Amino acid sequence: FRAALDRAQQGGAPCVGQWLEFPGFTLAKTVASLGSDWVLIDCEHGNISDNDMYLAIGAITSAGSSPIVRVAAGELWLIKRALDAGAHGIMIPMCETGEEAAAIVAAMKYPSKRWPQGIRGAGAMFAPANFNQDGRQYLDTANNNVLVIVQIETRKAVENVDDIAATDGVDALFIGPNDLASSMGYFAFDHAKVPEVQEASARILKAAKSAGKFAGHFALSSEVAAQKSKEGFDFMNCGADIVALTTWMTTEMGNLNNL
Ligand code: 3PY
Repeated sequence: FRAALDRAQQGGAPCVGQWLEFPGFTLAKTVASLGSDWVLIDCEHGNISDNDMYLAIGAITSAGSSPIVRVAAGELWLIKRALDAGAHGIMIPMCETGEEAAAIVAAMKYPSKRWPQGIRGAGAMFAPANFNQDGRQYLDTANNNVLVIVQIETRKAVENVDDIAATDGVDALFIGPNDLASSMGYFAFDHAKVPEVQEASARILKAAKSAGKFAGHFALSSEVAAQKSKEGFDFMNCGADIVALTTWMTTEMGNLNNL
């Protein structure tokens, strides 16, 4: 995932992902086999238990893609579970201040010379195998390569975005446009039409770039993903399982109803 992000940042092909709201090894493996750089397992809003997350991480890795887990909140124990399951990156929703970002980074890192503030507990039983590494190699990978992705999706977060972007250890800022619009008092799904949201989005992108961090954006179609890539974002999803399923079924039922 990190290599794909570097490629995108250097002007190569965008780093494209998919998004899972449903549980299931077979589903995760099928989606991950479609060729995306990463697949997000949504433990914030999806129907995905702790055990489902473990299975999905294994399925995605075995298909040659990178599993990213969105935890339900920036809580130490949730971050620890997803890391110990072998995630290649963690996305944390609703990060609003530099202090919160620093606490997230501390939760993500094992204590070390480079990361004295780290508070992650040793003893990841399954994560090393998910990187084809032994426990010692994994300690290094975990601290240097597992991505810390914080979501910027509230008005308060936008006000503090420079502090968040500057936080040592934060690798990427990811915009959740629906929550961003909602926190500004607009209907979430209208985000693309609201100038205030678009201005905030440009500000977040600029903050990420100025701090030398990656910038990502939520998207539910290749059209939106391509637009975000053109604007300068490094990574974006281009769909989600629930949306693909419901859109396709609704269209097919509509076709018959219109006969
Ligand atoms: C948002 O659009 O608010 C997201 O977080 C994507 O699910």
